Amino acid sequence: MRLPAITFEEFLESFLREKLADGMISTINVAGELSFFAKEENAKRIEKWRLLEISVIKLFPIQYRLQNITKEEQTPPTITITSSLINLCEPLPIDKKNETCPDGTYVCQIITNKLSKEDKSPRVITIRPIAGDLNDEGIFKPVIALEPASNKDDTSGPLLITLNGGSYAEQKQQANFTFICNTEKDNITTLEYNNEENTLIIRWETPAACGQKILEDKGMSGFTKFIIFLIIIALCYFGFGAAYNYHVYKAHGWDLLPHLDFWRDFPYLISDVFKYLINSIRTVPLAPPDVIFNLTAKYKADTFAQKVNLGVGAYRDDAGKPWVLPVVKKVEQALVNDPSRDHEYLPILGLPTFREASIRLILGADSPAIKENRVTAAQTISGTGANHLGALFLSRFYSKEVPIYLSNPTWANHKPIFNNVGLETRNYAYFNPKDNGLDIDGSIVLLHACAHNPTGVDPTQDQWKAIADVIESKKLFPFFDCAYQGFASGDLDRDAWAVRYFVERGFELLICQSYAKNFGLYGQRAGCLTFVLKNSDAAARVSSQLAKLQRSEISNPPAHGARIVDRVLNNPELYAEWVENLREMSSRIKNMRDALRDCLIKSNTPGNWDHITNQIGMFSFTGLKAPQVAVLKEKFHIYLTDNGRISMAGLSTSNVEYVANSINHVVNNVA
Ligand code: PLA
Repeated sequence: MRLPAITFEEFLESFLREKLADGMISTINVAGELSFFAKEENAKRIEKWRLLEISVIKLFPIQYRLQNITKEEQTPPTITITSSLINLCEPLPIDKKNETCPDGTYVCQIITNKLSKEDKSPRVITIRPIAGDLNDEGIFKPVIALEPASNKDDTSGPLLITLNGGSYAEQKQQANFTFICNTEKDNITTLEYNNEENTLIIRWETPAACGQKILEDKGMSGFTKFIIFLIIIALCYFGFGAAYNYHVYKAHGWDLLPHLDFWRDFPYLISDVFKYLINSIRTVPLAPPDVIFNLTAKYKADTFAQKVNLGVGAYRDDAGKPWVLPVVKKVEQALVNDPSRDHEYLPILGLPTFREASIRLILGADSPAIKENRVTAAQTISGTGANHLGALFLSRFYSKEVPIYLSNPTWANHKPIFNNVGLETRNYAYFNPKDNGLDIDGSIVLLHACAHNPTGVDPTQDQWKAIADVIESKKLFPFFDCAYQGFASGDLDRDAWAVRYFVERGFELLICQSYAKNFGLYGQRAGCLTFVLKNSDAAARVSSQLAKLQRSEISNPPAHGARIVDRVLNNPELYAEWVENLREMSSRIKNMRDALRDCLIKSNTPGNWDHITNQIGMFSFTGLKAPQVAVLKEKFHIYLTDNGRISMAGLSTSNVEYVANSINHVVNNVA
């Protein structure tokens, strides 16, 4: 008989139930924090128990990880390779082509040998299904224990987990895990198979096992608490009363003691305190204006005839005018004339067909993740809303403690978005991920899917592969921001390559999509937040939580822009027309890159300007310094961000020469 496989969460749960019976209680929260509490008998008061915290172990980071540790030994005349595969959360993948452990194994050892280093076809000699739901009784029965803490205040004793498995050579197999607190690193330090006891011994040092002391009840009696309360009240009375008498009556010495007048004035005193508090709330400090939107405001207020706005990344046609995509115009017309259209609320997670089409657009229609039903999405307030909802979700269900790493430089709004939900932001060196030498294990990392803002420099496919390796080895959570699909290369699929590559490698990740740029729907706020997860069950759970968050944040998303995108993405003819419109925009931008570079070279502007044409997407990171930018703004009425980023869409055949000459001027004259 085979019982169904039980997951890591399930075995934790069964453990918790067992311990409850033993007089221990534990809790596990959504972040995978397992807390142990023991009831301690108080000899004097028989019925009175108090909770004593033993340990809090953050198991979340050690779940869902497939560990594969391979050891090669010279055993003349052959070489023996021992491969130990461990996944605490779910059965190991079955490789049908090769000999592997049976289905339902969680910890498996495969021993092979080969004749020489060059031997490409090693022979399997032993397969040990060490732990899993496959022993004779069919029970994958974990036993969890906490090693008694050596001293009372130390709450970080190792966590011992024993897992039973199948049989090898008619002997029951077993894995003994010891999780030991190590705040510095996360790795398996010992991995030995004990032949006598048929046990695989694993010592795993991890920050996840570092106990945290939360509850320390000193056992103060109710009477003592009451006396302390009275003393505090008395101190407050005499303290406030004396302060009041001093301020109001300029009293000194014994006159400072509160007297009857104090009580007469007490209601006024309270009302004064309230007034003071309300006033201090009202005095909100003045915030600085937004760097990008303020440029547009200044540009609009400028009356100079040749003014140029290279600030916000919004497409303009060659006449410098905002461009409504012809396909968008057509669909809008159809929507207006559609008698069935109403202005009812959309569902909380948005228009279902829009979400499905968005998923297909970014992952590719034949993505295995879609087929396996492990993708879920929420319609959002454009790309910013997707970033926000993704950040909010991770701060609740991933961890509030881990930082998110942003490329240096990045879009000016990324940091505030993540800080707003309480996530700490840190930087990673964008151009040189290899020597950034940061200790970022377990963090979230934000990646620009294509057309990096502000640099316009994207990793090559080989560089993406190296980035994926780092992300895998450091166990980071990839957070893709995709605001420019179709703008980087002019090809929607090519611009989605990085995301699709990560999905293919099996990462769990999220993607923020914006239709502001590629549909020109800036003010319509059409966007989508997509999660790719490890299975359909996780997708359903994430979806339910997204709906809950969305409901309290915006209730439901706006309909008009999403309807336009929905119609275009779901209609082959309109889609083809959109691709054409997109191509028109991206090729005009490309032409402007060539034109700007040519003009700069023609006017002998010092420096190399190849990066203008090498960079892709909406922006160019010119390399101009803040003082040069200031002169461009003040003297030449050309608006761009202080970091030297220019929106290529702000250039046109009629202003490119003016912009190039102005750049030439500042490069030659401003340090
Ligand atoms: N992500 C990145 C990388 C972006 O550059 C932008 C827009 C967004 C998300 C959000 O766009 P959305 O909310 O409008 O969909 N960046 C602009 C505008 C174009 C801005 O700052 O809001 C920019 O000029 O950088």
